[in-house]
Amino acid sequence: MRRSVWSTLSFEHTGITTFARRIKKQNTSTLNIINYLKGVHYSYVEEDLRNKSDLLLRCNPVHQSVPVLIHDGRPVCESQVILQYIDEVFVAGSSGGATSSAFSLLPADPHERAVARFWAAYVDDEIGAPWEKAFRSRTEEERAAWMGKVAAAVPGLERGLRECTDGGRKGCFFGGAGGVGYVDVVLGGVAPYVHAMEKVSGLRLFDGERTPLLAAWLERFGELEVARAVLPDVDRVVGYVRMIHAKNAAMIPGRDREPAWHGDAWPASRRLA
Ligand SMILES: N[C@@H](CCC(=O)N[C@@H](CS)C(=O)NCC(=O)O)C(=O)O
Repeated sequence: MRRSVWSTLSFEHTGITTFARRIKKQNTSTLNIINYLKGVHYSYVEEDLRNKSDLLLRCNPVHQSVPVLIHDGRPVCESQVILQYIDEVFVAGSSGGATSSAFSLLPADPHERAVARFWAAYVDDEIGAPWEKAFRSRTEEERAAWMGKVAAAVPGLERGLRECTDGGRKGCFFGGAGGVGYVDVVLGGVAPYVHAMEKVSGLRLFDGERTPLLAAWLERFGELEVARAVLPDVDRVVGYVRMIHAKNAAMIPGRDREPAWHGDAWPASRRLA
């Protein structure tokens, strides 16, 4: 990367948020997926969501959420918007002037780009959103109901992967032709959680029989250098998820704040460094 000063804001201690994971992290064990793939260097600032900084409130006054990317002094908000921004700026010859990468995660063909954006939105809306509700749930029943919605959306994603890869003939990633693409990066942040859920509750979301392409995707994605470099160890995610579940179960409505998850700290010894 040339001349640009980057900083991403994320919240304190977590290191495993799926949103932030798509764009962070430098100088730590959790190098982010897209920046890793594109070789972009940046500085990273953590944010305590229980005590939001003026910088975060100034940069993202609408949602007041992380991640935020600051590039050349200008903020870019929302993880998928940030991914697209990075993809556009850090392509050789682009007007951004950066030349760290000669490839784009999004296809050149406008219709294929639209298809990729559709499935990336599907991951966030149909899988990520109910999964977040599950994290925030106080009871097993509530959590199971939300996870049921996540599971119900998985066959739709299998269909998307089938279409994007021509039934697996083009490779195993949404990027097609064996290459990692935009949807893979978006879904990649979820991968450790898919493994973790199996350990926590026995729920196998990407199942070899019901969703064979996604099961193959999960395996092949986990074998990638970028996944090994960026994604957290599954056992750590399992520990974190169990801790959040226990804290939420112990909450008393009306007395306690929002259920745990956002802004909730990893125990210091488990913090991803
Ligand atoms: N749609 C947003 C969602 C980001 C999001 O939910 N961020 C959480 C942390 S993972 C957050 O900052 N929440 C604000 C809060 O908890 O007050 C994105 O993709 O960037």
